[in-house]
Amino acid sequence: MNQAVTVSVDQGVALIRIDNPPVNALSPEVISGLETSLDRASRDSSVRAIVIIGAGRTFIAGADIKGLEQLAWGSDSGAPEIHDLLQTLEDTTKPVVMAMHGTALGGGLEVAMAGHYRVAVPDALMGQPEVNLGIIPGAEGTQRLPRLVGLEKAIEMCVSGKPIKAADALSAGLIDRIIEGDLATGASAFAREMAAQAGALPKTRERKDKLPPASAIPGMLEAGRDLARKTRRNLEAPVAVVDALEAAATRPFAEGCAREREIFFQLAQSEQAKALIHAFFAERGVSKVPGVSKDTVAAPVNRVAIVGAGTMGGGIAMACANAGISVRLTDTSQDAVDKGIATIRKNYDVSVKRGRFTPAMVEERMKRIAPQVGYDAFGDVDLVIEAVFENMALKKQIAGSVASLGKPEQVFATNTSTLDIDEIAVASGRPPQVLGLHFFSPANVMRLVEIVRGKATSPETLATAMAVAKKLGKVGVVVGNGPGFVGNRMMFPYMYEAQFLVEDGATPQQVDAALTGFGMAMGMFAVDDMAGLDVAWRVRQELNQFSQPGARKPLVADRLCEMGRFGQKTGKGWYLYGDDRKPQPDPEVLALIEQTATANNIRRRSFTNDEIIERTIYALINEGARVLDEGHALRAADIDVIYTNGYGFPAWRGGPMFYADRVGLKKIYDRVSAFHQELGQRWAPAPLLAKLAKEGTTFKELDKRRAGSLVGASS
Ligand code: 3H9
Repeated sequence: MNQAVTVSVDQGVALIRIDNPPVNALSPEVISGLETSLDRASRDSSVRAIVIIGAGRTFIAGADIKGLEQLAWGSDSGAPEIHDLLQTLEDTTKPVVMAMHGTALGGGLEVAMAGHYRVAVPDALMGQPEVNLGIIPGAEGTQRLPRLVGLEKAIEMCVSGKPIKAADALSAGLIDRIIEGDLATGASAFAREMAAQAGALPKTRERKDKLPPASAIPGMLEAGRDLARKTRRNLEAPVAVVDALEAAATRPFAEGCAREREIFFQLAQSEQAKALIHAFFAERGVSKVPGVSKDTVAAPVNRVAIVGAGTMGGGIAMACANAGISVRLTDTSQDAVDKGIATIRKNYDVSVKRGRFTPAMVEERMKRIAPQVGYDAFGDVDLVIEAVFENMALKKQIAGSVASLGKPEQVFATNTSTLDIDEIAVASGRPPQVLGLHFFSPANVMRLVEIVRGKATSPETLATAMAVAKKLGKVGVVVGNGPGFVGNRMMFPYMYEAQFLVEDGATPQQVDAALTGFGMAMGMFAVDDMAGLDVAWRVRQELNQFSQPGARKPLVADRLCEMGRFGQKTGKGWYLYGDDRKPQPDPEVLALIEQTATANNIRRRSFTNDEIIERTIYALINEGARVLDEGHALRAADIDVIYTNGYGFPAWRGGPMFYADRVGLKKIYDRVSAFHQELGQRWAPAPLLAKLAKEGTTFKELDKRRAGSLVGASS
């Protein structure tokens, strides 16, 4: 017993309560507190049964990931050791009931499975998400889970890392009862019931009844490894976890545990574990923003108006409706609004076909979206999101028109991807309530939102936007106001370098294959075709991107646009598209590239995949260093969150800035400098990159050093 774990006894039941905010992670204090409490309850003759429960919002959310981070970087003291606790739990001679609410994840579920019985409230979630951190369960989870739910279900849970709900857990055999009403009361009553039963207490480690017959095992394992390779591309842990599960099905418990430990420790210090743990904390770190503290009041957002019923507006409307927010969707004509609603309906129908929503869920969501022409009833809404096409004059006019309609605290957000927020804020006449909410397409699917802070944006407006992003289930990253903000600004040099490579002798498919081989979700040319070549074309003109004397201008992209090849939507862009929307190389494009190169005296040569990665990814990193230096991103880790959540950068590489750290900033700087010599001014090394390389440090260290200046930020 200690501060993190307390015991109270009532009517023969010892209630052991874990209280280690925020999520009852298994810290050394929790582990030792559980051991002492169990010992006390075992020795207390008035105790007939034991219930273990979590205080606050959750049961145990897992091992302390801070400890795992230390382990990943080489410190043995970070390795959580709970084998003795699990054995004590299972060998306790009084029934031990695990009472779960919130989440029982990772080490939390592993503790739960060592109890004799498990009960949960209806909305509790249970799972083994370790693979998402690049590791496998390391506290006998791979050995107990298949003994409770069977090998197939255990494979599905451990490979996907997705938690299951209480109803599913009950039918799978993971829990014994769902408790409606007060959990402590219900679990205690259940514990008394179990204490009154005769017979031996069930020990998970001794069970064999759910394990499959030997003949069925190879097929299940093969299907599991297949699932891991197909659905968790490039990840090591989901394949490795099947090896540990194989041991559960084929070896005695103790040997299986030893195999699990062996794999756990192999992965715990892998590059992927380092990167994925970095990604975990980076995502949680974005909520720490200077000027916004725990005391900053975010206005509740229950009603939103969206101006513009096109692709972006419709996607945002769906994201809001999915989160239970009512939406007024407006456009300039009935026809435009009708088209928007029809598209939303079509997209929801696809979700029904894929089994994501039931028809009833879709109707509920459609009812939340009220179509209209004009700004009627805009006074009622908490937030207006303008989502018309990228035209400054139009955006300013809308900001001005709606400004006077709402209550004083109503927030006006523009969904621009490149334009100046401050100019729009001034046009509104109420700059403190204005900011940018840069959603990514499709807005109902993509997790990233850049929250663009203008010069005059108030802390309350910012806090409101951050809360809205969370409510929509998105990661909102606060960024500064500058052309392209963070994500798109970095993407331009990356995209244009890919295009120069093609003009210099590579093919779009070779560049894309190198990028997907590196782990990017899609190649740059496939992305450009999906987004529409006209988008960047317009930005090139609007931002006058190649105005510096001597700047190399991409040539082929403009030609493709002049030919009306705007990408997927016109059936051709860099690639050709059939009904299946799969990109096919187009000889016409390859010929155009060659002709353009010849006409412009570009000497073509072949490129290795490594050169392609250096030219593209290092361009991204170099620009990232500038963005950071100029303060448009608060932390290097924020850039990583933006790129892993919005641009398909592999999370298992941590994000571009973390990847740069791992390659070594000196090496990156040297290559960038060499490209500068060879390819000209666009490759001038970012001063921050040069500085850090010279100091022999990393972006991660820089973030740590700067963390002090974010004091006062919320968590
Ligand atoms: C494991 O268990 C290995 C085992 O096999 C044992 C091996 C021997 N540790 O996400 P939130 C912090 S691996 C430390 O914003 P939510 C988080 O950093 C682990 N800290 O809240 C944040 O801190 P701050 C398996 C943790 O309500 C705060 O809690 N478990 C941990 O949106 C709030 O977090 C997992 O992978 C942790 N385990 O979501 C579960 N968890 O406020 C990971 C959270 O300072 N956690 N924090 O920024 C989650 O998925 C979500 O946090 C959870 C809550 C769903 C629990």
